Order: sequence, then C-alpha cells, then structure tokens
Amino acid sequence: PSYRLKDNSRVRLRLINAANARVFDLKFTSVKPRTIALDGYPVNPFESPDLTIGPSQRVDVILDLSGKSPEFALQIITRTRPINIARFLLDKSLGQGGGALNEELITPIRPQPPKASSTSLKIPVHMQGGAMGNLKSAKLNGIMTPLRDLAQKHRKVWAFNGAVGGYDHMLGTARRGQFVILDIQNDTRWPHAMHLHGHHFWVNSRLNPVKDPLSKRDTYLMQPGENAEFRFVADNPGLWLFHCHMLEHHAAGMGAVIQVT
Ligand SMILES: [Cu+2]
Repeated sequence: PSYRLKDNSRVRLRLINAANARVFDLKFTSVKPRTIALDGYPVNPFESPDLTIGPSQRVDVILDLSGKSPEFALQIITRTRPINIARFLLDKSLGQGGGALNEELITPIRPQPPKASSTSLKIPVHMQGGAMGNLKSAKLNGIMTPLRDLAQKHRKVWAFNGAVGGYDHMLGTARRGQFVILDIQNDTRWPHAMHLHGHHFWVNSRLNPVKDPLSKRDTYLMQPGENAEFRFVADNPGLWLFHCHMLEHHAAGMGAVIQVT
C-alpha cells in the first residue's frame, strides 16, 4: 500500500506480523523509527534501524517526519535485495504537521518484576521435534509413539516435555497472583514464536539479554538452542494457551495449556 502523510508531522505505526510462519526483517528508508512498544506493552523508546518481527509480534514505532525526503518506504530485507512493502508520500496539500518531536518520549510507569521465591511456580518446558531434531518418540494420547508414526499417521512432529502438545496437554496450574516462571528450552533446530495467552511476560534469556528489564512481551521469538524464562504474575484466571505462533507448528503439536485458578 501507499500512504499520504502530512509534511513536518510525526506518525505512530503499529507493525503486525500476520504471517503464519515467516519472520520479517524490516527497515525504513531514510527515516529512523523509534520503537515505543512491543506487543502493545511500552518500552523505553529506542532507535533501531532494523526491526525483526516474528509471527504475531507487534512493534509500535514513531516516525519523525520533519525535514524528511518527500518519499520513503518500508522494506523487507531478504537474502538478495530489499523489497518495498509500503510507500509513504509526504503530501503538502494535506497541510503541515506540528513539527519536530522536541520533547522526550515518556515511558509510562511499569511494575518491577517480582523476585523468584519459594512461593513461585517454575514450569519447565522442553521443546523438541521437527526436521533435524533429536525427538525419537513422544507420547500421543498417552501412548509412546515413534516419530515416524507421529509424522506419517498423525501429522504431529513437535513435543513439550516428551508429549505431543494439544488442548488437553496441561503444563501447570498456578494460583491467582502466583509468580510463574516458564523455563523454556528450545531443543530444536528452528526458531519459534512462542506466545502466551492472557498475560504479558518478562523475558530472561542469556542468549538475548533484554535491554529494558521492565519491558514485557506476549510473544517471544526463540532461537534454536535458546533457553529463556518467561516470567509473569498469574493475575488472569482461566485456561490459557501457550503455543508457537508459527501455525503449522501449533497444528503439529506445539501447543499446551496453563491454568490459573
Ligand atoms: Cu514453532
């Protein structure tokens, strides 16, 4: 698409990766986006020329358009060449915007993550399966089944904690208000966009330490071999899906349920 914008204005864009499997590496030509929120949750604003967005992740950016060239684009970076996916035209006939961003962008007050204690609930999640993986067999409906049969007869190739995931695969039950730590090991050869329903979580990863420790996400793109903790206060009662947002993975067993009572 192409969008006409007021000259000398600023624009807030919410970028949503609605693809079912693809990770997008995005870049704006000639403007520097300032990220202000991830998955709808505010971050300390930061400037980053490249934006990586996994399936279902959202990034809110502010573009400052004072003194910019009359046309710029949002591009996907691919292995061969960048591809324009949106064009932005500064149109003088729309009038002038309010000028440069001259005040500091303010981050709302956000809660500190609690400290882990003897009352917190740690839920280990060992993810296995997929091509080139180390999963030999997994439980399906309570029966240990070799991977070949899982794939060919049942179209299942992923497992959490040795069992093919599904809507009846309970990972754990938290009391309302309890501090929960999902301790996730991506023991596969693929990235996965792990998404938790009902809660945003703080991410704790040695591989990718977060720059802003108060920031939260609801979807985190886990790299192959990465171990990450998703930490959250279980303040939302219900049965909540925890799954890969690469939807073929979810359909093939990469999904389970966390209960908050
Ligand atoms: Cu996945």
